[in-house]
Amino acid sequence: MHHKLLFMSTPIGSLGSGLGGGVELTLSNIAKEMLRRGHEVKIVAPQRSISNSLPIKEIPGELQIPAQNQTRTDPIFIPKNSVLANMWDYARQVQANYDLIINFAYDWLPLYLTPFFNTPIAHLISMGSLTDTMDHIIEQVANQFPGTIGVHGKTQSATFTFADKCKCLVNGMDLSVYQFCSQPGSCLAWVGRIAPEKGIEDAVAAAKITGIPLKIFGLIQDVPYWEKICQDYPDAPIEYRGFLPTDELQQELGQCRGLLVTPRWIEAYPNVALESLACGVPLISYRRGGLAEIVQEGKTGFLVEPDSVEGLVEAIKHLDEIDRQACRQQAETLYSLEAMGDRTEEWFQKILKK
Ligand code: HBI
Repeated sequence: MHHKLLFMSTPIGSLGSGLGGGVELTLSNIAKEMLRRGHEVKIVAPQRSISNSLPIKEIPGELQIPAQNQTRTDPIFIPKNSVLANMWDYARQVQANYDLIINFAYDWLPLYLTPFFNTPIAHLISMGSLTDTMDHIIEQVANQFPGTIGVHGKTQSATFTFADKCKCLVNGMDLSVYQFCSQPGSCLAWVGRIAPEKGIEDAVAAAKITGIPLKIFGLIQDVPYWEKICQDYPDAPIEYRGFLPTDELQQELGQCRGLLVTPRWIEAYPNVALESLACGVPLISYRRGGLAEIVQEGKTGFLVEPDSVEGLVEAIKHLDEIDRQACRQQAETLYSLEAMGDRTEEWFQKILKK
């Protein structure tokens, strides 16, 4: 049974800008896999999105502010000429051409609009509980349209009072893009948007203490934050490698002995962790959010007391105990496009059956 699917991207950045973080990769991966399975897919995203052969409808308008920068009680901010509002006005106009709309935005408007649409809408909620308005509107849709709220992991859904109403999709990616590397160099790695919620200063501190060089990959989203870290740790053995396209990232990441993951907040299911495992690179991560479900303690990495730099330093000493093949194996078993495609397609079918 083939379906016509309309994918609504995140309004905080155009696809390929890196501003959308992991959800950009998640959307592209699911779109690629649904196309491979014979479904029709159209992606709606802010203008200047990079399509790399995916069918994209670009929408103009002002970007939405990132939800993680808001307080729990902030009201919803909708800018004049909001790209989010323009995207959903487009969806309203074309909805009759589609069997299912899949919303990838962590925003109030798409959830509020759900009952106004004739075409069913599946919401892939990409983060844990952040604001009261989002919690409230997600719960409302979860109650009114059972089974339409998808999340990535258990620790993420556990941040909501309605965890039992969330469908766990885990995550996945195109493993063929990631080469397994069995013989790494001497460096450690850190990958992600360079912003306060990502806690990169702890990884830099661990590099300074251990003297092991740290390669840093990702978009410098918060420049003052990054500059302060460089001032605070002038002699830390770090090298900023930039925001690399996936192919170059995996090439360099694979050469690393381990990936340090230092989230300050509940990361739902960080793609970087899956990418690292796919390259055979063990994870050293705070026991927080999706990482707590991803890391197989002592087998594919180590979980560390949150915010403990000493814990990172201690775990780094044990990196050589990890069999890098086991990391790749975990990715192939759980995070292949095939495995994610099965989970996602089953979610879509269930919604369409109703
Ligand atoms: N903030 N308002 C808003 N909308 C999003 O879709 C959004 C966000 N912050 C982060 C984000 N999406 C993604 O980077 C994560 O969900 C992965």
